[in-house]
Amino acid sequence: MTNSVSPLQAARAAYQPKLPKVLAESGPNVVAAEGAPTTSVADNESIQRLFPKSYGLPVVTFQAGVGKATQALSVGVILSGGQAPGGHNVIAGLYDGLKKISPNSNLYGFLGGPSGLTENQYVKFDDAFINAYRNTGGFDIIGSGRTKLEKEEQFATVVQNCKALNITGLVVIGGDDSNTNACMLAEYCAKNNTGIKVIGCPKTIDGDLKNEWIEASFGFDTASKVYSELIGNIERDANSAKKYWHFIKLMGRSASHIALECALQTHPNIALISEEVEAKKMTLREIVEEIATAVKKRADAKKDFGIVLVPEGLIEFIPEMKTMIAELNDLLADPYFNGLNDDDDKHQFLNKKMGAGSAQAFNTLPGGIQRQLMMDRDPHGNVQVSRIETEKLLIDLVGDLLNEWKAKGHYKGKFSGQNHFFGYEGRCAAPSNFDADYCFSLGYTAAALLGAGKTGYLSSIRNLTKTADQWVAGGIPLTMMMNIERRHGKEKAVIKKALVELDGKPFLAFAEKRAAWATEDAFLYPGPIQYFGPASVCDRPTETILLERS
Ligand code: FBP
Repeated sequence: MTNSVSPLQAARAAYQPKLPKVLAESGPNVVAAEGAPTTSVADNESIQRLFPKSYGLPVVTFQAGVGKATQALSVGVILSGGQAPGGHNVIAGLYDGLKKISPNSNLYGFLGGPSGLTENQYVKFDDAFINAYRNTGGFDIIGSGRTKLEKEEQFATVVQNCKALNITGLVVIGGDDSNTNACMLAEYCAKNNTGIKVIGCPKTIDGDLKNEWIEASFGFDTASKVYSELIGNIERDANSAKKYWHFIKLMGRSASHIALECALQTHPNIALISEEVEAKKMTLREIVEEIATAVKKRADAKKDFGIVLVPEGLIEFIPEMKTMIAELNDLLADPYFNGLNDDDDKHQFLNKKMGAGSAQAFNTLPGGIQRQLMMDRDPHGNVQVSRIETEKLLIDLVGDLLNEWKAKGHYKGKFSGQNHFFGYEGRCAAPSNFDADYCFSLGYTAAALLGAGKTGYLSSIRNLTKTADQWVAGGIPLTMMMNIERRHGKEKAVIKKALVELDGKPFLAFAEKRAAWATEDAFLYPGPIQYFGPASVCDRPTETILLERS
């Protein structure tokens, strides 16, 4: 294999990620101080019934001193779900932590996500292997996947495959769905006395795996900075050419954290926040009117250009669409629907089975969007919102409404829309210093948790707005974050997603400024991520975490 790397990659390979002081000074064999027993965020009784072995575990905080990790450990790791910058550093941190516990420790990487565990596809890491991936973006070290591990037979196969390699610890690097599965696996392993411990690491660019204890999911920092750089570039182009309205859809399957963070970094004219749309019960028509009104106001001031940020998950938060999609999700799981090949037959079936309101909402959408909504769900039952072209839908509807207004003499401007979708551009970017340090620390902490004999925990690094030496490492029980939600037409125990809070500081900071941003040209151009240079530029975390935690 030729090993060609770019000059930046070569320089970046030498970067030594920073660790919390307790781990940097004492290594991973530290004292695991335990707090009081915990409860789940909601539905306590149901969660306790489903997870009798893992429910109520205490929060763990690592403190200086000597812990009980004395023996070499054999551990398996998977990357699960969508790519997020920093995944390679989680594995590097885990590897270094395990080798520090004992040079005879082994780390196995299961290939292609959770399916690697059931299909027994793995590699064994060594120094050269790991060194080639330090501080790089991507998940290509072992690949990722979205296979859902939730059945007892799957768990039994996982245990069998792990036992064959003497693996006693598994680390699942994933988002809310993958860590829900990690919790189920931990429970299964404990219930069946397998001796296998399971630890999760909070990954997702979407930023929605967070709570009081998990301050951020990794990848959010880098991805939102990449998108913000691109948005800033487009703002500058718009402000130069003065002839286009750019509608930019931003990843984030459900929560609008990325759209909000990018808005705070770039000051666009309009940023839609799905959670607000839902809270205000806005219809699609009202959203379109709101955008068109802003376009008209700017046109009145001779500004026929602007920037609109659209969160990827918007459509599911518009109440009429949300109800329709929920009904659609159940109907798409119907074997009869799945037996139909013809689009017209599918349509007829849906129209017959959907409630009147949902059928009406569905039929107001253009055929292309209807087809996108009928596409397969992901293995976790989610609509694949990255494939729904909401940004184009909005351009069309805003254009139509402005034409109506023009005909009535209410609007005299020129509206020309350009659509963009930023998602895949940021998911494998070279991790920012923040993500490089955070991820390495998460992996190292996962090794420390396994060394301390813990299972059913999410690796946690807190105090993230401070310098890395002041970060606090530990573990948060996975059951603590769980509640019951409806998925695939059934009630399920899942980790609760963190949506944008409308009374939270990031949203309030945005809400205070947005009226001015709509009319003025207050664009901010953040520029590309910097890896070398002053800490004030290179190590600055996101605006979201600064506002939430400072
Ligand atoms: P995770 O929740 O698995 O981290 O993935 C997030 C995400 O990037 C979403 O923002 C996006 O909607 C989705 O993955 C895209 O999925 P895919 O990679 O399957 O196209």
